Amino acid sequence: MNHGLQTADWIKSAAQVTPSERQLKWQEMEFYAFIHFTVNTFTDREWGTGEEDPAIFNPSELSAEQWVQACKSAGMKGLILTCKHHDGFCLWPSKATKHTVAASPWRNGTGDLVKEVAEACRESGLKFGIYLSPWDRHEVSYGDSERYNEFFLHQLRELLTNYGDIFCVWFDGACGEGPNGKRQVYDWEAYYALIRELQPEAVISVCGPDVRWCGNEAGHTRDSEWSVVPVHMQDNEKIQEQSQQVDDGEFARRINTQDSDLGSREVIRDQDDPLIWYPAEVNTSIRPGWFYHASEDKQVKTLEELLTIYYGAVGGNASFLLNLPPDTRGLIHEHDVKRLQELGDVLRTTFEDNLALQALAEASETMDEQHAVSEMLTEQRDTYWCPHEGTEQAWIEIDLQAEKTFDRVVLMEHIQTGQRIERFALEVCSDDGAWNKVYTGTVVGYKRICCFAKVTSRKIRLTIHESRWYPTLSGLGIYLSERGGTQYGGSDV
Ligand code: FUL
Repeated sequence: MNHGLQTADWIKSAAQVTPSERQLKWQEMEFYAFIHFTVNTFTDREWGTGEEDPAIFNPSELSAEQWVQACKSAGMKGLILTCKHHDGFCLWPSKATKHTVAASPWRNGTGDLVKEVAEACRESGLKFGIYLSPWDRHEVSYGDSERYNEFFLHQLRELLTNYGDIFCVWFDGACGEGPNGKRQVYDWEAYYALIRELQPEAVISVCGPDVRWCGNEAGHTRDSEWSVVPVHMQDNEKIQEQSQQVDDGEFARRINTQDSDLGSREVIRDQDDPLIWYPAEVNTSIRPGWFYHASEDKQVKTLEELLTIYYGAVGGNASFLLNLPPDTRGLIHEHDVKRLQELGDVLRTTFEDNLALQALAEASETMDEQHAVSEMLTEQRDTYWCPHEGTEQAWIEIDLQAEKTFDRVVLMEHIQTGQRIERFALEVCSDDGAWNKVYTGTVVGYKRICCFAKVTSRKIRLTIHESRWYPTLSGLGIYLSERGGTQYGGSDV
């Protein structure tokens, strides 16, 4: 072992880029909901014009508790509400404009949907987040940059002060004004400063420094999703350029594959840009549209489709933001509710019994007693195994103490110390003592869920073929799913 002497400095510094406390807390949420609801729900549109009459906003049976229960049934940990979409209509009685729920017949103009949702979340233990569209097609000051920035800050302040803890502020990059549209110069720095001042624990996502948009709305995650990427990935102008520009329904189905590698050695080797911790979020809708359309009632994503996205995202070092559009009653439609329950049931049964908890493990090398390989088999996430500094390759052998059948292995790096694993393989031992490869993968990061065909074996071996400086593992879980299925990311062999 070379104990660090050969490790290039640039790899060593890439290995030491780490998440902030708020990024870490967010990453641990894994799976949470988007709720798109506004005047568009009643006009059957995706992008409102800004000229909608608030009188049309009148859900007949709205229940934030029903939304929250649906999220919980799927195993989600939070909810982000479109407090204001591009049409400018506010779901809370903002004092900055008259274009709000206060001008609608809903709850006789006394309603505050942001409050109802924030409270329902809090009561049931979900975290609450806000989406506030910078692009506003109703507000007259939009385009008069300084005035609109004041207006926007006013709205942000209302949302950040009146509704308790906010885990996320989600800024969209979309703008379809076109060449004849108004040019608004957003004062991002002022928005960020206000968020840090009023809700220091909230992550700022997409057009923001904390959470990176995966780059598509189709639910696709890269095979190797690095959380350590060059700083230029944070460039809001580029994010805006790649965001939706026209309301054509096509965008949400497109996958941009040109940028499939953001952080490998090859990519970062020639970078002058500093590296930052900028982890990915995968956002998509349970239906074709972001808002509810009765015509899409039969197009709710199948359980298989949702599992594929889930395994790709949560199982591929990203988080999963799944949109659920309430209907004109103000309820999540029965079809969607059923699907969410099914998804939650599958995930709960798959991951309830960790066969590794009774196992013994041995590693090729261990840094010291504190980082013994047994630390990786507990469900404690702040303890971890690692070899000596500079050891980039290692193996771990798990003895399940008896033959067991399984088809899922969950690996977790101790990301508080960085993201390091670049290539690995899993093998199981057959009766004649031969090792057979069942899975090969690249990055691990916060979590990699390896899915492969069901095998029965007493022993399993993880080989880390490439890593940066030295790898860490804070979790290794072994499970048997009822449904099987191997088509989810990585490669089973
Ligand atoms: C896009 C928007 O234009 C869509 O309407 C939706 O809000 C999606 C999450 O982001 O850019």
